[in-house]
Amino acid sequence: MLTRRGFIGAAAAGALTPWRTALARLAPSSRPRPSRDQLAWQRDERAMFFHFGMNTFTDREWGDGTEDPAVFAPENLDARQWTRTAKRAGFRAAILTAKHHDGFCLWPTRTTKHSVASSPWRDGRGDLVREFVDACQAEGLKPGLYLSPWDRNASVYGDSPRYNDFYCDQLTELLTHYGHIHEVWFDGANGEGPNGKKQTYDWPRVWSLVRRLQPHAIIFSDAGPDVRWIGTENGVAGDPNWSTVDPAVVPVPGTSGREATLMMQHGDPNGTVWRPGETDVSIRKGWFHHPSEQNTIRSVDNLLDLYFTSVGRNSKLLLNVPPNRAGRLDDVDGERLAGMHDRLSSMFTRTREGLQWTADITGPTTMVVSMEFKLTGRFSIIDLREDIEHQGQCVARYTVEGSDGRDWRQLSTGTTIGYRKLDRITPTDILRLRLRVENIAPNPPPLSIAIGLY
Ligand code: FUL
Repeated sequence: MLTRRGFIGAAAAGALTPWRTALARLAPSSRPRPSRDQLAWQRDERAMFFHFGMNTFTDREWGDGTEDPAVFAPENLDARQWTRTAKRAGFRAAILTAKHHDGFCLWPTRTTKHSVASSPWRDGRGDLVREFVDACQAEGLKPGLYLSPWDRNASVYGDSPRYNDFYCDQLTELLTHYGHIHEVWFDGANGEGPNGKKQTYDWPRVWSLVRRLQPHAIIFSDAGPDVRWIGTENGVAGDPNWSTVDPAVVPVPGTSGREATLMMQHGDPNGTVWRPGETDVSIRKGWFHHPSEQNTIRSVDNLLDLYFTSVGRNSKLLLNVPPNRAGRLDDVDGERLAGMHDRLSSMFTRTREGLQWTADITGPTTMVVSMEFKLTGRFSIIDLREDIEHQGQCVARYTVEGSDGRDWRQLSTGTTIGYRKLDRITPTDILRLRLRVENIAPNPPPLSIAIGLY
């Protein structure tokens, strides 16, 4: 069949693979799809994490809750400098550690004295959550908050019902005093309270509270319910990476075991709910700023790699850039981030018009779409995208072949595509392109895949 955009043909189905068997159980039309909020969240591609708090001043990664609020004294804190740096680097959202495991709150909460209100910063009248949210708004970034459930300072921690009330009160303050919060970030860290008992969190209550107070906030945790953890902290999303999961395998944050880890890293082609993965990773060795880790700041090349192994693998990048004791991002971090953005911008500049097609593929399980250009071009990135908004995620395996007018050769091959799959290839002259998509459910409706070359 010849279409406006290219030549589309169907080839015979290849050998059965486990993916195909799995996918065959769900027709594409009935496959889970992202909500509008999930789609917008994924399209933002890059969010910046700011780990800042008591640990910044005590030079630790995990405080024990006995820290004196008097040590929290940033002299030159400027949240606008954080968000300007993020914006300059092409980030569209940001998340602040409103409370980490040490229990110290960065806003003047009514729930505990262990907060900025007891510190010398701004003479005890400061509110860092407010300054952060305002700074995000000023730069057009979407603000998000991390409220650690593990609290090593709260006296009621371990007394499960009482701590759950306390935690929900804190969440209520955060979700009612600061306008729209775009993402609420939870981890599963869990310990024992002063009474020697392990705290049991009430996740259904927490999630329904967020839904009620901020219906459009994305809820992140190992277990979703909107976005899942990608299962590692090295900046590399799984391959394959399905945005669908089986919610029974990771029911709550902190679920451990091999099956849960695989589910977080790879998702599940048979998954019944849409739950894309977020890849959190730090620009430095630690999550918090430590003067001794100045030589661990990632290089521009390394930051670029992170983009390809997260966004380019159907995930979102949540890159942590910790402010220092003065309350500012270090210049070196800022320079590397700007360098990353400039390199990405130049990489994804169209060198010629019309280098992005949408191939509507119909036919049996294995399909081939071919395209021919008027002139050859030299390309080094293949950018594939499924129409997840309308069709969910369907492709389990693909191969891209190119021809310079004489021979065909394989340019890249991979497993899942989803929102976006980016393959870097050695710069190659391409006149014709062939995309072979395998293992879609039998008799699917037409499948749209956007193909970009850069
Ligand atoms: C984990 C925490 O234990 C780390 O300190 C850090 O905040 C990381 C992003 O999440 O659960």
